[in-house]
Amino acid sequence: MPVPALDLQQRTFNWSQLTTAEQMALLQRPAQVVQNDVQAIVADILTKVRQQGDAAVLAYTRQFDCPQLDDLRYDSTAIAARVATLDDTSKAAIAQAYDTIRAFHQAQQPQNLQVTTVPGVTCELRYAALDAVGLYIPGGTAVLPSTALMLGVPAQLAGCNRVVLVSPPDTNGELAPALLYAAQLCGITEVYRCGGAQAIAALAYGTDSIAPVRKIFGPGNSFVTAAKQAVAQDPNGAAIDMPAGPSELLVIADAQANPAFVAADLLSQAEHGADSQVLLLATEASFIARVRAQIELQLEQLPRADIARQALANSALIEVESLQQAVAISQAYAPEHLSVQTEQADQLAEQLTLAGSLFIGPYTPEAGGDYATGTNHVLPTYGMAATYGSLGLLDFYRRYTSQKVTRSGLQQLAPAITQLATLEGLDAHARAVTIRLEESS
Ligand code: HSO
Ligand code: ZN
Repeated sequence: MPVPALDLQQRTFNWSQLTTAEQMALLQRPAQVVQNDVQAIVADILTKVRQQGDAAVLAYTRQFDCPQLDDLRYDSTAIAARVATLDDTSKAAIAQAYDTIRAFHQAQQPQNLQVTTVPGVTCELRYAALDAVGLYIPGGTAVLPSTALMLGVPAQLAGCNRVVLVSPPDTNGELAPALLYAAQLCGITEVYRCGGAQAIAALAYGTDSIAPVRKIFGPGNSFVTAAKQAVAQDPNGAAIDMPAGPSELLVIADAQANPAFVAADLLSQAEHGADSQVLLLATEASFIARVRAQIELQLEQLPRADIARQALANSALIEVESLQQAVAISQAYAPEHLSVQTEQADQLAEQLTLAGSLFIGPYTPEAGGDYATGTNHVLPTYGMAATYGSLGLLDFYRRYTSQKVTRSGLQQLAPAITQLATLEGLDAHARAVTIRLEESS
């Protein structure tokens, strides 16, 4: 498909000169219409996998990925042989990212707590690791060992009993050595060669060879997302991490910022997909002009320039009156990634609370967080950053409570409990207290 010429001038705006309707339109995400046919296809795949198990998963994998595949499982000898082909430089890079991600997530280890609410009444909050989790690593146009680390490290630190990785194989039935190495570092031994809705179905419902998991993590295309949503709504299905949408970056810059750095960051997210969205909020028109020139220049060097151009066509370079106006716009948009490229970036960042992850100062590229600063790159998109958090160690745990009451503790609480039960007209509740206290101790 020929990519239409990109005119960045046409994507440049002055916020205060726009009507409210135009301002709102600019902050709209590219429409995410889940086509009805996607949902119908996914529903059909889920049913087939539930009925036919491995045979259906294998048939779909042969149809979409590898015509010759005969075994979904990637056994440990095959993994080791494949990992052995990976060069040392790549291994060292993956190992360093593993270490930083591990350090940041290890510090998120939750603490059980116990509170005596009245004498004789103790309440506990406890955390238990999920016993079985599924990690979905997309195939497609980019190999994503980094995503395997972002999901695999917290699963390993939480101590989940079973960590299952699935990813669509290439036409030879193989997964990328870098992906397998990342899995190996995270201690993952259960690896299956399947992707798409069929892999989600296998993880949620189980097959003869793949036992079901309780929660499925990871990004994917519209089929994977639709399948995750469907199994999450099914009480017999599995929980999911968060709704994943196209990548987004918002940059706030003043005249002190480096236009080449800003352009590079915008392009780094634009190259993810034609539906990615990047926004620049800058206080100076001349700065925006320099960023535009840099984008044009850098685009020429990029192998994925066509994808980036399409994303830029959905994007905007916006002149703002003040940094305060930029803060207000950013808080309204709630970006997945937020880069602060201003003179007093730390102070400004304090006000920027609605974003998946912040990137502060000139030497903090967004790509740093994608790979190796240590933060998680699985982040809420589509404005969900206003309410959802970034993926972290806690997502691999469940939280539950426990309480223990002594006779004298119950005596303390009895008037409140029985009165509340009476207020609610629930006499059996009240009785459950009084019957105990009537009994001689
Ligand atoms: N920026 C992507 C993550 C990623 N980037 C993976 C490179 N590889 C979504 O946060
Ligand atoms: Zn990225």
